[in-house]
Parts: sequence; structure tokens; C-alpha cells
Amino acid sequence: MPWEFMPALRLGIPPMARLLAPSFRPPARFAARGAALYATTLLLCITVTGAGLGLVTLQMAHRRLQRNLQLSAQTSMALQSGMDWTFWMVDSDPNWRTSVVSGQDYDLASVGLDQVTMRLEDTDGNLADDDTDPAVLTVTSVTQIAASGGQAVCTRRLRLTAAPAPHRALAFTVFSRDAVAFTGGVAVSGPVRAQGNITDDGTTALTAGASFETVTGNTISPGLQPVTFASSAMASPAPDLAFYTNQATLLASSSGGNFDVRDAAFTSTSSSQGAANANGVYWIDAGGQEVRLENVYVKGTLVITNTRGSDINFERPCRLEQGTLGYPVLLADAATGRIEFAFASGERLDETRANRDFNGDGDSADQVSPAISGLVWTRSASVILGNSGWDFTGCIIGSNIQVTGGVQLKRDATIRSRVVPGFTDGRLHIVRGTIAEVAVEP
Ligand SMILES: [Ca+2]
Ligand SMILES: [Ca+2]
Ligand SMILES: [Ca+2]
Repeated sequence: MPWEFMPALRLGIPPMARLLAPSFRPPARFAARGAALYATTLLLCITVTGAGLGLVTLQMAHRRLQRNLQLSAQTSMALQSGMDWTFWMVDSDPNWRTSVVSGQDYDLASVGLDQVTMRLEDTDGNLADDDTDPAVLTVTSVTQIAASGGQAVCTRRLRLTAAPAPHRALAFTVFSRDAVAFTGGVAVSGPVRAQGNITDDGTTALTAGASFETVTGNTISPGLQPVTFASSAMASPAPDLAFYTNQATLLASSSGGNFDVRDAAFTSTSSSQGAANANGVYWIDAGGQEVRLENVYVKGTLVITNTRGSDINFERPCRLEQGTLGYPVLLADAATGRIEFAFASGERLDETRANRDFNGDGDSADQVSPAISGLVWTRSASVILGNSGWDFTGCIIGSNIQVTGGVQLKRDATIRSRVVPGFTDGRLHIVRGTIAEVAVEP
């Protein structure tokens, strides 16, 4: 205690009741010192009380912060788990697009994530109609922890857009479900993948970009280089042809025992049979017959189904080019039959002879060379690309693919990054820059 207050204590301070009485007047000799003592004591009290209150407030804030951090961490973990679970579900269920209803909230408590909901939504309201459609994933988490005065609740919501990637088979110029064979001077300038043997007769010409890959346990002819042996098979794309036939124009059957199409051109702006299909998609429903195409030009998509095991023959010069939608140029299902492309190098689609503007440039005076460019999917016992010296550019998928007679296999590097209906990896990948925390509606 400071020494100058000592006399006041020695002289005795009046009882508190007297001090507080309105009539109390301190003796004049104490007046100045007493007032100073009173003010200082009051100031000290206020300071000490203030400091105490400050400490209590700080402690409460600290507790609140701890609680909020704990809540926040728990909610973040719950959101992350909800996201992880959704991507795991998509990866492990090939039919997730039909088993999940677009826009419906799914409570993940049944998979051990309490108070977490997941929603996958296609902006067109239907996840199943097109496997190339992206989906918006929303995960909401409600976390509660015990707090003074009840439960503290934290609700947070994360949203992102995810999209499928192209099927890995699209990276190859030739993708066979089993073997591939080259004979008679084929030129290869793109990657070839088989699940069986890849053989050649020693006449194959290789240029930059050629490569050969099969699954370990199969063989690749020594002249074919470079080689890679993969440890496991790669599933072939299995497109739902209904996606394409639903938007296709059905071609009329010819009379006789086969389904013949001759001297015809089909594009998104013109058709040899009636009105043009705006998507450039045309469909041959073979009705169990053999399909034969001769002098046919397609810029778009040709779908051939229902051969019931009969063959499909592209037997004279045909030219198939990809249309504007980036769909496959040919989807041919011959079941157990054979599919053959046999174009002679010297033959042309002769516009004058056929009196048809095959290439759609406004005249009927061109000689159009046979070729196939784009994505070709086939199902058949075997596929033959042959006769002589025409160009295949793109990606052909099939079984027992035999290439002969100077056909040139060329790569179209753009196909591997194209998301084509029926040719995706069936999964979802986060679209860069789309993850955001969104406000929770009241
Ligand atoms: Ca859709
Ligand atoms: Ca023309
Ligand atoms: Ca012309």
C-alpha cells in the first residue's frame, strides 16, 4: 500500500453505512486525500473487474472457437466422405445412371454417414438418357455437437460438376476384343490394341505413331514395333444402339433376298431417301438379311442392326465421314456374321454415272475416293478391311480384325478426347474449378 494512505487508516475510516449516508460529510482535513483514495480504489475495482470480465469473455470466445473448429472439421470430414462415397458408388455401379434418380436427395445414413445427403442432378432432368451428360453433385452435411445450453449445429453444403471421360479404347486406331492380323502390305501409323495375338506376314509398313499392345500371354509378330504388354484386358465399349436408332431415319428395305443400298448419299442436309435427318443418323434394320452397300456416301452416322448373323458387306466404293455431332460414323451389329469393307483403290464414287451429288458440293461431276474416317463400332465374328489401298482414319472397334491389301490405318488424335454417347468410361470426374460451398437454404 502506498505510504501516503497510512494516516487515513491510522485515523480510522468511518463505517461504510456512514460513508454512504447522504448526510455524511468527511472532515475537511480528510476531504482531499479521501476523495483521491476513493477514486483510486474505484478505478482499481473497475480495472480488476474489467480484467476479470475480459478473461471470462476471452475464455468463452476461445471455447466458442474450439467448438466451431470442431464442428467445422467434423462437417468438412462428413462432406468429404459424402463426396468420396458418391464417386465410389459411381465407379462400382456400372448402372448408376439408371439406379440414381436425377435431383433426388439420398440419405447416406445407411452407408454409415449420419446426417449426410447426396444428390446427383442432370440439368436435363434425366441421368440415363445420355452417358455423356455431366452431373451436378450436391453433398449436404448436418453436424451436431454438445455445447453449453444444448446442441451446436452446423449445416454445410458442397456442390461440384462432374463429367465422364472418353473410353480408353478411343485412344487406339484399331481396338480388337481378341486378335488382329495384318497381311498384304498394310500401312500402320496409329496405335493398335488387341486382347489376343497381333500377327503380320512381314509386309506391314510402319510409320511414326504405330504401336502394338496386347495382354500378357499373347504374342505380337516380331516385325511389329514398338510393343507393350498390358497386365489386364480392357473392356470394349458397349454402346446402347437405341440412343442412335431413337433419333435415326429408318432406311427402306430393298426387294430381293438382301438389304441393298446403292448409289445413295446420306448427310444432315440431304438424303437419297426422302427428308434428311437433321442429326445425320440413318438406320438399316436388316430384318435378318445380309446387308450390301455399294456407292454409298455417308456424312453422319449409319446404324445397322438385326442381321441375325448375316453378313454386312461394304462391297464397292463407299465413303463414310463423321458428321457435325461427332457421333460414330458407323455402328454395325452383325451378331455372329462377318463385316467386310472391300474397296478397290482405283474405284471412285462416280457422281456422273450415278447422277448424284455424293459429296454435297452442288454438282454431280466429282469422282469421290473410298475412305472411312471417324469412329467405327462393330459386333460380329470378324471384321475385314481390305481389297486395296484405301484409307481408314480414326478408331475401329471390333472382333478378329483382319486388315489386308494395302489398306492404310491412320490415327485421328482428336477421337481419344471426344466424349461420344456410348463410348465414355461410365464414371464421373470433377470438372476443374467447379467445387464450391453453397449457401444452405433456410
Ligand atoms: Ca441427360
Ligand atoms: Ca459433287
Ligand atoms: Ca465438285
